Amino acid sequence: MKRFEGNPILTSVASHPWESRRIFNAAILHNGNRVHMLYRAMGDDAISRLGYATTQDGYHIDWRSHNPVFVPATDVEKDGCEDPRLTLLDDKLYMCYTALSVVDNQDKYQISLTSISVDDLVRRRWTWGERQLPFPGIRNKDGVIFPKRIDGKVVMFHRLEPDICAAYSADFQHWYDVRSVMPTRTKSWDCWKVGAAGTPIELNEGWLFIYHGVSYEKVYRLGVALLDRYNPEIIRWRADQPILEPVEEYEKFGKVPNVVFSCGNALIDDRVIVYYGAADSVLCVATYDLSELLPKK
Ligand code: BMA
Repeated sequence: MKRFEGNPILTSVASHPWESRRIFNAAILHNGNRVHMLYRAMGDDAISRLGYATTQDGYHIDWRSHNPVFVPATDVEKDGCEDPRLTLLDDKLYMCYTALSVVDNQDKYQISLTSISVDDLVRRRWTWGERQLPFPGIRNKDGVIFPKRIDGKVVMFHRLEPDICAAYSADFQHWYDVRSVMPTRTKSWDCWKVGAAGTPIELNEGWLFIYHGVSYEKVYRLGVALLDRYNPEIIRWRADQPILEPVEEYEKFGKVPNVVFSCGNALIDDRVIVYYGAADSVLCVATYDLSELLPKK
């Protein structure tokens, strides 16, 4: 594992009111020779919006938007669109994110789902599809769609505290068979809560699944598991130790200390590039050889 020596790769911009305070967790699309990122940004009003940036080599940002490309549009997300995760499926990009509204000083959040064509994203035409609530009124987050139908069904992982759960759909409208697939582990770094990180990666061995785990001390770390290729509810292997934990200054100190949190990754050759928000303040990168993330033979 190697943290990029140029971390953080993306930081806030004081002259952009919508992203003047902090930028962090980013959805990733790697299409051929470019990595596209939609990142969570917060400005003076503390509302999360999404910004867009690209990098050709995966590490050095070569373009970023002046304006947010996705902003709250309805009452249920009036206080923020957080933690996007992108999936290419059936030739369309689907984006799950957390819709936040604060009511009587209480955070109400739920998963929201929208879509955009690859062409529109790449050409920076922000013509998003309808926003839907797959589980209206249900307090869940960390939604991510698998990049392939399984048994003809669309598969989503999401988090109903404290476990990672599955849900299925035929049409992206109705979701059913919600059940826990990955619980927390007692006496472990992932004892309090777990949630998906970026989009699962399909390998011959199964689905490579990176997730975050939270300890009782509220330290956010990343872990890895291998899920059955034909039934991702079956966990074939789950690493005992985290694959990333807060060590560097930029991970230990910031708006929310001791956090590494990922919403996206890219498999380039045999390397997995993990994009992660550090201390809920900046966006960073860590790179792994694929073999490091798989069970030892
Ligand atoms: C989660 C989300 C993430 C954040 C993490 C750590 O609940 O809000 O966006 O990175 O907490 O604060």
